[in-house]
Amino acid sequence: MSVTATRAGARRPLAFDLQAYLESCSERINQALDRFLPKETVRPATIHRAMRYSLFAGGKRLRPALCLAAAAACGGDEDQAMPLACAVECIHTYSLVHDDLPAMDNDDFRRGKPTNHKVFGEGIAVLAGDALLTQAFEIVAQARTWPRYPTQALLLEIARAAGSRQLIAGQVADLEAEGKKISAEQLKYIHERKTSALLCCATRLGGMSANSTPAQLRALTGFGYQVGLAFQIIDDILDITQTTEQLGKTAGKDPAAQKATYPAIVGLEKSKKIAQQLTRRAFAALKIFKGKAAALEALANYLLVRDR
Ligand code: GRG
Repeated sequence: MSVTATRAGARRPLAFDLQAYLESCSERINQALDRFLPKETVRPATIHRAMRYSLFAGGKRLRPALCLAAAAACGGDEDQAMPLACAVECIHTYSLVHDDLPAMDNDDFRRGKPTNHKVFGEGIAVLAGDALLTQAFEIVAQARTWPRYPTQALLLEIARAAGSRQLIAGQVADLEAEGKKISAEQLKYIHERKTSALLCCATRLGGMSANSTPAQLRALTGFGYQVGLAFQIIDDILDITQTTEQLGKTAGKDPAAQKATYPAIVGLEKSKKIAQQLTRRAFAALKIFKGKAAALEALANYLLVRDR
């Protein structure tokens, strides 16, 4: 990762040390997750070991970092955003554990390590995913709130993003599209749900933790949506341009499974251009924060230029 992020499509470099920001976010997020999760010794130890195995396997922590950065853009307090950031990471990790199962993508390798079912068996991996999903709601239910954003609003936000109209809808459409020729519009439907919904939820929850105004929340929604779409296009590009070692997960899976991706439908160069355009739109959404969204800008740029 480059230390100084460069604004997408512009010449002016951002004076923001993203590497230091992400390292320090990851450390605090890991400490908080460790506090929220049952210890490995809590009975039944197997499930808690399995949950922790995937949660602490070395993910990039991009969603929780986006949540914390969104809270900061709204002048919020990190302690108030942290439970919500951790809840989003629990949901994300659950989705990866289930996505890797033989009944889904059947993957052996994730976050640079053997997948959960390879270590704990399929039954425990299903349950570890279920338990991480449930854990997320337990964490959100304990988060501090504002009159504008009571517990009910926070729970609704995360339930909708993870539910059968968003995250799961994306996964269903993705499964059903395998081996079929689909249009760029159908692919966008998949990306919006499978990937963008949770990134958008992360930025919105960050704003809610900071008692954001309706206009700020709208800006974070637009930003999260655009970076979410750009993120998945880059993920598709990396699948065909990087190695398994670089990615920490099996490379080249999309063409092997005849998956519909942007590079497959519109080509590599046009895919890069679309991701750049989405990132520019994401930057535009941040205008309302008048320079207080440096971390969000740097993260959006990193999602575009990342190599893993
Ligand atoms: C309910 C059985 C059942 C399964 C649900 C919803 C779901 C399975 C899977 C979600 C689909 C999915 C894996 C979407 C891809 C999103 C994506 C590109 C994830 C990788 O994110 P990174 O690169 O990963 O941030 P790290 O490991 O760094 O956190």
